Amino acid sequence: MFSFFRKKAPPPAAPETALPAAVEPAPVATVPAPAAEAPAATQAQEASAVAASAPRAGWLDRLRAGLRKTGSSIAQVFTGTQIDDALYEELESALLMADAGVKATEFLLADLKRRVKDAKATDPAQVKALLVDAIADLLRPLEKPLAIGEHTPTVIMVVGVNGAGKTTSIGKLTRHLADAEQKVLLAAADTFRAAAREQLAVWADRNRVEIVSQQSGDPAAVTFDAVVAGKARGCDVVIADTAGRLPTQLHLMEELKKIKRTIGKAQAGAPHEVLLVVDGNTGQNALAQVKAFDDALQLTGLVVTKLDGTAKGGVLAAIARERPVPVYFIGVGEKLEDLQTFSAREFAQALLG
Ligand SMILES: Nc1nc2c(ncn2[C@@H]2O[C@H](COP(=O)(O)OP(=O)(O)OP(=O)(O)O)[C@@H](O)[C@H]2O)c(=O)[nH]1
Ligand SMILES: [Mg+2]
Repeated sequence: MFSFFRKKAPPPAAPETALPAAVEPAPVATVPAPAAEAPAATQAQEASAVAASAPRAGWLDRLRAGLRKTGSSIAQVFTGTQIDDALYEELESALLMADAGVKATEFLLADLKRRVKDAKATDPAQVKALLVDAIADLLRPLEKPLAIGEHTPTVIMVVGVNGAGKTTSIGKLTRHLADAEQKVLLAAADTFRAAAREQLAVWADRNRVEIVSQQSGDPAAVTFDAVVAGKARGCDVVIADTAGRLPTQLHLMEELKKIKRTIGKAQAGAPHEVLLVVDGNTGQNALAQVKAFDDALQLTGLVVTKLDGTAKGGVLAAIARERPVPVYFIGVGEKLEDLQTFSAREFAQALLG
């Protein structure tokens, strides 16, 4: 489940240099849209964010179960009695096997050795706890809530390779937004397959939100129409679902750039979010996808799906080290509550079993 957290607006007379107000939880039902006449600075402060709340326990169990294989192979390293070169070598292999990649693995090992020295640790179990800290610190820059309410509508473009979980994640996110009284409009910009439009329409129906789609045609045109309609209808959020594609299909990447540019023509400054959905099972290839889509579209966030399967999880360390695009959500199943916000520490703990 998600709840909304709204940044408290400072009093109107607050000086320009005032520190940003603390984020405080607000009941879901009381999230207002920013007043149209509010000055820009106040509107920015009115931004609300989608953040996770209880119950997270069941979800964490699924994440842990999904990452169990990685967890047990890393945990294995700490079953000995000594902290020696052999331990670090085994750990290096385990991290590489977990898809952490060479750079993040080297970084984590050096960081861990420093922590072990500082803590004067003598027991491998202590080293394991220090590794959780090291991974959590490495992943922390990826923690960021998705802000809604700063723009009306907030336009979100969702991209990724085929079958990554884009449409499913949009469906889940839409439901949470709709539950939080946000007016959502979906744009069926996956115009390649009729089935894709139908799949999104099912989610729209289920969530009782509107959808803009066309029988066939140009995905940029569908998205343009959707953003214009979203503005006219006073929607809070417009989400564009795009067709899956490989970053090596250059003409299809050009098409995504065109969709992005077209959204900007429909609403200046939009899209506010360009989200890449990556399948957590794709290992190091996920990092390649992040780099390629980021180069083409300047991503603002990631959704990492299918962490309930056979995902190894370490690739998030590689992403944090090499292309730190924030992880807004992670998916641990096909049910609605299986889309959760990302917590670096929870993830680090799940990763180590
Ligand atoms: N186990 C699991 N399955 C998921 C998750 N997210 C999505 N799926 C499944 O992955 C499959 C593909 O999901 P879609 O949402 O259709 O993927 P897509 O990226 O929209 O696919 P295309 O539009 O064909 O590119 C579906 O069977 C989903 O139910 C997840 O977090 N865990
Ligand atoms: Mg899809």
